[in-house]
Amino acid sequence: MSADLGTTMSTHRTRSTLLSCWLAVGCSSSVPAPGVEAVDSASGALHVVARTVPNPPTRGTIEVDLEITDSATGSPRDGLTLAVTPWMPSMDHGTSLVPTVAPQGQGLYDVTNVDLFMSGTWDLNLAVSGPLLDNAVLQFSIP
Ligand SMILES: [Cu+2]
Repeated sequence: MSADLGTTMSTHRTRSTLLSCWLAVGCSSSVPAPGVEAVDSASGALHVVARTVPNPPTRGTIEVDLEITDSATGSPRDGLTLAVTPWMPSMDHGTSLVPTVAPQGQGLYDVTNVDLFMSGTWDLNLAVSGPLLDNAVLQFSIP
């Protein structure tokens, strides 16, 4: 019961913070949209959409669900080997917890054990191997 209440309260606080952030001039352009990031891979071959669970992301261990498609055709891209490394660029450190990637089919890959344990901007470095070598960087802002 108390855990549920805590979650509700922290979600509420997060929304209030974001709302005041959006009202400030210039803030929305510098802060990534919370919880959802879409990027092309370095080679341009892949399009990656990442959604955090919970959304917006909270500080601590979260899940990030990836949807990967072929940039040229838009088809789901299965069979990729993915390694995900969280990195906090402002402080030059990663996490001791290693994220686990579980392919779900239909181009979906669930990444668990993503330990964003500090407030601030985190990169998720995505290294792709297997049928192609590629990489992408997703960025999330942790309140
Ligand atoms: Cu840090």
